[in-house]
Amino acid sequence: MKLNRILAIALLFITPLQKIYAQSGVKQTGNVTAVTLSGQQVDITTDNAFIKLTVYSPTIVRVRMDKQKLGDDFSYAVIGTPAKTRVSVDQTADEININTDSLKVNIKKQPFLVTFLTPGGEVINQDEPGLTTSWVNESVTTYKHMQENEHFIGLGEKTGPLDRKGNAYTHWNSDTYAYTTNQDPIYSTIPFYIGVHHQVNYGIFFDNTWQSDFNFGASNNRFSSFGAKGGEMNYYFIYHTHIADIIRSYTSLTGLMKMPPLWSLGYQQNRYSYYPETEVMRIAETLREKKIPADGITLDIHYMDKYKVFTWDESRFPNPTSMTKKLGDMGFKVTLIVDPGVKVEKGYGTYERGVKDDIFAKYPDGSYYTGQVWPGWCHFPDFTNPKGRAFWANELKKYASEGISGIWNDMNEFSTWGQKAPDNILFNYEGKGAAHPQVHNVYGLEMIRSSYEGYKAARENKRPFILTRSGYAGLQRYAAIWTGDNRAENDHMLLGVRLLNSLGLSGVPFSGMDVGGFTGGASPALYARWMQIGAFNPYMRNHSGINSKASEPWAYGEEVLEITRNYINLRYRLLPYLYSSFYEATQNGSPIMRSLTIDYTHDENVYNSLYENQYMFGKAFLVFPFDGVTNYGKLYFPQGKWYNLYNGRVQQGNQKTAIDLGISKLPAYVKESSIIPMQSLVQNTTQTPADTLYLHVYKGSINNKFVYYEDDGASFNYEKGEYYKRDISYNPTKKSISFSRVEGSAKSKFNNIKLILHGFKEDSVPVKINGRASRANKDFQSLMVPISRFDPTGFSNPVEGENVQSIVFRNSSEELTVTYQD
Ligand code: MIG
Repeated sequence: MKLNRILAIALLFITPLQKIYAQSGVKQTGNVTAVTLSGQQVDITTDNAFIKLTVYSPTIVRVRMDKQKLGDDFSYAVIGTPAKTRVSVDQTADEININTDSLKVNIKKQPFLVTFLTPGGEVINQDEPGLTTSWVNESVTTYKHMQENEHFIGLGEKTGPLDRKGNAYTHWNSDTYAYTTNQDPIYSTIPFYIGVHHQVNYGIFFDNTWQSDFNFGASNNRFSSFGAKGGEMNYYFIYHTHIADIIRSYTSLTGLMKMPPLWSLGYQQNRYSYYPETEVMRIAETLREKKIPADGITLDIHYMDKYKVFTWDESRFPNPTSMTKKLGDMGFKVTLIVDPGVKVEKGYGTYERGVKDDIFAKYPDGSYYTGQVWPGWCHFPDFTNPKGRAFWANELKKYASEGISGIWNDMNEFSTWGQKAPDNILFNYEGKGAAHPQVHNVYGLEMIRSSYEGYKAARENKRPFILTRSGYAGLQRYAAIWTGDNRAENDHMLLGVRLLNSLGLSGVPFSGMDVGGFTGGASPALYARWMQIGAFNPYMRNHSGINSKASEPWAYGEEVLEITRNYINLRYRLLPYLYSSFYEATQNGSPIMRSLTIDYTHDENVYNSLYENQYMFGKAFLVFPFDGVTNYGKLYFPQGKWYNLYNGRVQQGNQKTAIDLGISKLPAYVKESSIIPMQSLVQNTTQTPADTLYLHVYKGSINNKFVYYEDDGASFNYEKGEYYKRDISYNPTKKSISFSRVEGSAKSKFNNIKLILHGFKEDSVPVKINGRASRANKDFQSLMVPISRFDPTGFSNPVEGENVQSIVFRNSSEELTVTYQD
């Protein structure tokens, strides 16, 4: 007995590591055995792997690896292709060097090890020596050396802190009712993150749809890593000096959002569920009576006949078309929920057509997979089959003909009762064939693709509004996303802010959360706070669960109603600003909710858990999302100068302060040099605002440019040049605010511009337009200098102590420069 043990221990010591390794199922890339250089591509063979590096642009390099010869190149996420790029590639016996104008890649041969460096030779990112990339049976992982004081941000809809260091995450789209604030995974998969250290930052997009794992130094002190249970190692490395450019490059690969319909930026009223029609009308009428601006009403699963998708419960909604017409006349658009599961039921049209077209996912024995959801036992459309997408598009025509404007895609993780759909469900995967583990994380993406393309085709030249719960990298091309079944709790509201900020860092600008909380019931203070924060979200929807208490703005008493109305009013006044910010998102992926890490990347304070929820709403507003219980708020102001939104008082940056928090206002500041176009209040976006654009400019020391954009807000005519766009620039050195010549063939809604100057010296006059004194200038309609009080929020409180000047002039399409003395 004793001898045996001694022998066993002795054996362990003398068993060479190589022998353990050989039997472990682990394979490392090993030494390079062959190299082929061809243009922007390098093919490498190692002891255990086939590797291909491709330069996509001066700042993007893709790395593919597999144990066997690399298979067909296919991705649901990536639509970008390699651009012709100036590259020099050379090799010696020991290494390969790839140089672009902006990035160097060094590959050591003995053994294979990749390092990315700046043109100046600083290490940006390096494989962890000794570990690099390895397989354990079919799962593959790349290990990256953990840099000193490295921060990790992004990774899409992931709970937990802003800085992901020390944590690990899994991607497996999951229906997570009432998830906790650090639960993982939740609904969607975006395997893209950004690393920050030593004044450099980079992005890594691991495009692999299998269940994947990211480790940012959890349970180890050596590395960060990313890997998946199957498929290739396949990642894109992106390097830029600014995070905004990393996001731009990432969206050059995975695509940009399209202009959203203007109405979808208005306030949306939701509940699980509003029915029957009289109840829907009561809600719509109450919003109008109480003067709460709103553009949308959303119908949840009870509109359907026994939860069968593409049907109506006719006793609850006898005439959907006349209802959407009535609501439309009141300025409301209707969004309907759809679930992917199609009930197995003879005689049910959608089911019968699905069987006829043979588009449901199958088991290997040829029978349809059957899983249970709301309607009962269901089959699931195979959205990875072009025929499946066509089927779905065809079904959607019905809703289009009934006047529905938005399609809300729920349960598309996909979710089934039991939450354990088997591995052996087969999917078409664009004719290539794939089983559930490979398809799961893109099922939702392909559903929203079907919804987007189908709804676009079904309605002539109208922008679809598609909302989704699940998705994969690239979802921004088709849909806005909301963060599912949160809880009406303080922590959840703040988590929601981080989720949206993280989505913004991950290429998804259009996002929202259930404002007010889905499960449970908010306190009046929490509700008020949440509505204030919601007004500064890209998509603003109030929603609450079945059996929870009513959660409309009037359900929490007069004071909360007034607070809520104030902030929704402010959002509507800000629509020109918000819409232009969305335009930018369509051009370069720039998020609407901007984590402070985007513009203040190397400021350690922004990663501090005390300040991690602070964000910019567009590029002008610094928002402090405090919860509904804290009375005393800690604020961090990054470098620069900031103006209190409510009273114009100046706050110097690089400072921490603390303030008393009243519930009536959410702390918000305006960044110096900001340019903020606003409009008069409307009750919904079908109303035309007054014909003066209010253009607020805040004095500062930095040059700023705002891209002002308008179009009809509804059609795709902007793609044919029917838009109105100009740059508005503020140059403090030249003491000028200038408007470039208008581009595009559309007319502005606004005939006049009222320029409102904040923080400028009292009597910043005389003001000149195109070099001519104001009064002598025929372009002036009127001149009003100074007005001493102008409150940008439109709240009843007067603006204290701010110097405000204002002038009004005609909005001509010509180039125009306003100069002032100060
Ligand atoms: O199993 O349609 O996240 O917003 O109200 C629950 C009912 C299904 C989950 C969604 C939620 C929606 C609810 N749905």
